[in-house]
Formats: sequence, C-alpha cells, structure tokens
Amino acid sequence: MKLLFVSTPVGPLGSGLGGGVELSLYNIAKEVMRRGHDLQIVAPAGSTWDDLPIMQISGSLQIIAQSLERETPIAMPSNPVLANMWDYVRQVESEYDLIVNFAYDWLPFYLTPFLKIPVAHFVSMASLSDALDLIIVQTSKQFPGTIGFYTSAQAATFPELTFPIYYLSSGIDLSLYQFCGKPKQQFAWLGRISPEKGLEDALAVAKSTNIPLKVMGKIQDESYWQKIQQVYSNAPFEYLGFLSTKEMQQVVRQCQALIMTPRWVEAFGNVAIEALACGVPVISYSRGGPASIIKHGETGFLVEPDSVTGLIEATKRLDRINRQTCRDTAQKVFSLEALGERFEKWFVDILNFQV
Ligand code: HBI
Repeated sequence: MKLLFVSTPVGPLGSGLGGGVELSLYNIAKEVMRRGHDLQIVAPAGSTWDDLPIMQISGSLQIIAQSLERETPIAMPSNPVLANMWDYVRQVESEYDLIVNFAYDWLPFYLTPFLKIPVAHFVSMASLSDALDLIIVQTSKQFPGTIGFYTSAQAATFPELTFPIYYLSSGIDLSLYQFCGKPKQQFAWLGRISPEKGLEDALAVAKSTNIPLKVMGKIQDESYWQKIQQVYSNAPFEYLGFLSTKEMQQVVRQCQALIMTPRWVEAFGNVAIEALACGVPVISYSRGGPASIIKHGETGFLVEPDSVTGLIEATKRLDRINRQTCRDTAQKVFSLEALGERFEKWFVDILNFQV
C-alpha cells in the first residue's frame, strides 16, 4: 500500500511536544516500511527522526487540545500548520492508497468527505471537546471503520460511535529497551510536564517515601512546572529533561517502579510499556489506558484514581512483582510486530470496504 501519514500539528515530530502520539507514529511508520509498504510522512517544519521520509510543512503550531474547555470553539492560529499540512495532502493525495491522520483536531475530520482517497483517523486522546466528539461521531457514521483508538476505555469516553471501531493498542521496538533485574532505590516519572499528567502526585510520593524520583519529559507548561517545584521543593527529585529513548531507558531500567499519575482518562500510556520492557513494574491510577495495560499484582499495581496514599502503599508491595514477568509481558503483548499486524489489518479493511 502507498500510505500518507499526517502527523500532529502541536509540534515537530521528535520534539516531544506531541507526546505519546509521536512515538506511536514513529513505531507504526518503521513497522509498515519493514513490511514493504511505501510511506510518506507529513509533519511540521523541524521534524526529523532517524531516516523517516518526512515532508516538512511550515506554519504556526496548533494549540494543544487539552488546554481548552469542552465548549471552546474551533480555532486555528493564522497561517496554521494544520491547514497547510492538509493542503499538501490535497495536492498529492492521488499518489496514495490511504491517508492516515494522527492529529487530534477538527479539520482533518471535516476535510475527509472533500478528499478522494480514504482517510484512517487514529484518535490519540480520550474525549476532550464537544466539537471534536461531534465530528468524530459524524465521521464514524459516514465512513464506518475509519476511526481507530488506542483502547476501548478511551473510546468509551466518546458518545456512541458507529461500529466497527478499531482498538489498536500500542507497541514498541523491544530491542531498544534493556532488562534490569537489580534496580537502585529510585522511582521514575515519564511524560509531558503538563497539568493533566499529575506530576505533583509523584513528587508527593517521593516526599513521603523519601525515595528519589527521576523525572523525564518535555516541559509543556512552564508556569505549572515552576509552581509544583515550589510546593515540593523539599521532595527528593531530579529533572533529567526530554531524553532520547536510548538515554531514557538507561535511567528507567534502574528504577524500582514507574509512577503514573494521569489526571484524565489517559488514552494509552506508552511510557507504561516502555517501563515494562525494561522489567520495571508500573504503579498507576486505575483509569483509562494504564488500567488495560497493567495486570494488578503481576506487572504493577492499579490504585484508586487520584489517591496518593494508594500510590504510596503500592510502593511498599513492589517485592511481590517479578521483574522478568514485566519484560515478558511487553515482549508478548506490546511488540512492534503485533502493532504492525493490527494497523495493517485496519488499513486493509478500510481499502476493502471502500471498493
Ligand atoms: N492537541 N490540538 C491538538 N492536536 C493534537 O494532535 C494533539 C493535541 N494535544 C496532545 C497531543 N496531540 C498528543 O500529545 C497526544 O495525543 C498524545
């Protein structure tokens, strides 16, 4: 198949501003190319990631959807990179069999009926806005089978969608993550530093247990970051920046656990499978994606949402977890091959349905 992937407009691919969907797009791209499909990626200027074939488009980055209210009207900055990317799609679409949208934005859904080539929409977050809910439901009705999610927990946050709905889960290149059986006494926290990710709860765990927390990820909301550092100034933590996968896993693998503190319904939680791949158990709120990834008591612990006490209690039971089981689970369920299988089937189903 000749595939055209259109990336998120919130930041250049590889910058970390696009959070988990960047890693997903990268992994799916590598996997479809390995399977012999032709691929072109369209992404904002400044996007570079290994040898991926990227058409870089200039323009103003899109506001992140999670910073808006549910009823905020659809908005785009002047000279929007989102519109510029989709104008490029309009110009070249006839060279492709399928367009795949990775943006969590209204425009690509609205443009779908205007395009000649089918569009597969990979929805990367749970329901956040009325306008997007509406157009996603409309698109699923007009083009059944073209809407894909990470998990059913994420899809369930939307109003009723027309079947078939595709749950693609996620996957990583396990060869990039090395198992570690003997961790240091430290915890890890990974993710965009933004209110919905609840980093302050992990800092509270570090403060209460006095076990150092290694924080990694892109600072997306500077004022939020300044504020929580003040509140938890005496918690033992170290901010290591936004690291490459290689550098990040070098730190995570030596941790006793990854602490996940999503304030919202996390669509998936790529960081959870990255930790499991290193043999690191995951302690998370039992809500959204992590609840479908972690096997409670086997590969980590699921605690009552937003309960810091629950997180702290779970850290005391980590010796019950076999770190090899964490790695084995990642190998079995979250491999790149399994991911490629699911996406390829989704794409073929759409093309078969179209004819
Ligand atoms: N916001 N407007 C908008 N568009 C996106 O594609 C987007 C976003 N916020 C976050 C985001 N994508 C990704 O970081 C998550 O889907 C993982």
